[in-house]
Amino acid sequence: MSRAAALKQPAPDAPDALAALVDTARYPVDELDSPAARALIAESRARLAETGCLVLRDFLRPDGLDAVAAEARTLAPQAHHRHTQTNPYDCADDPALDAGDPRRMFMDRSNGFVAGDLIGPQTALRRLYTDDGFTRFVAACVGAEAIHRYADPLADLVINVLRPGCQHPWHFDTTAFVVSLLTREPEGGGVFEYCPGIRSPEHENFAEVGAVLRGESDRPRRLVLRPGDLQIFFGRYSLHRVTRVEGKSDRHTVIFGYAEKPGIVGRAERSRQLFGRVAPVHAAEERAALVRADTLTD
Ligand SMILES: O=C(O)CCC(=O)C(=O)O
Ligand SMILES: [Fe+2]
Repeated sequence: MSRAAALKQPAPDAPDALAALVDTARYPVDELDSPAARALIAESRARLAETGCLVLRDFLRPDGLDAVAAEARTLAPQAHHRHTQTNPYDCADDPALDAGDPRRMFMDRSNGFVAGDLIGPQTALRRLYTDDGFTRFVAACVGAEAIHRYADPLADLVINVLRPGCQHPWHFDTTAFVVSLLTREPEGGGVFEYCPGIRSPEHENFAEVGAVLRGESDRPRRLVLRPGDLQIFFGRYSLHRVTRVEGKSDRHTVIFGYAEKPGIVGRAERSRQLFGRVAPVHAAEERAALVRADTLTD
């Protein structure tokens, strides 16, 4: 029996589901009140406060990584791929702006996503995502009282697939933080680069952002991620990208989705862009919006 097959033994709600996947000796996420876990959380928060980027190397046990990487590889052919031209803000061109303004600089974006409803309840990936201890650990690292897994059946847990020749160009995230796990590294390229705190709520810093896009800034930091590394990244103020994938193999990243409130579902339009389809909950939301498209009191 392969190591990946051996991992299928614990039931999804088994108390040791987390310990079967995560290197809990190094990362005691199953005992958050222990002194070791408190120290890990304090260190993680300090790192995030300093650079907005936290990497927990070899977060998964070798057999845990084998299991999730195999699942991602099996599902990757079902990714929905989309190729667009985008600026860092994902907004429309504005010819009134100066030609050097980053809002006028469009880059090739070629990204694929496997939707969460294809990642079944028995998979190691979903066992990790639905583990309350893991969710509490992420909340503690980002300094939130509580966070909630997305209620969106497609966008809750996704696999990002970058095929050879594809890239995720310079951008800011629309959410405060992203939690991701690299499960397959490409032969070349596919490197995560970021510019910590290049903008703030008070200052867009378009000049510096433009310089980064033109390759004229020494701000970008390169982060070499290895399969099994868990990353927590604050992408709202830090410009970042994944460089073009080179060679013959894909780059696979699992993205764990969280919100500040329970019951959060993404917009139907966004779901179509990412996955090429919507779930019944999105269709219901669209119908409700149509019904409400009047000026009457609710
Ligand atoms: O795949 C990565 O490492 C980063 C992805 C990213 O920036 C995003 O999903 O917004
Ligand atoms: Fe991002």
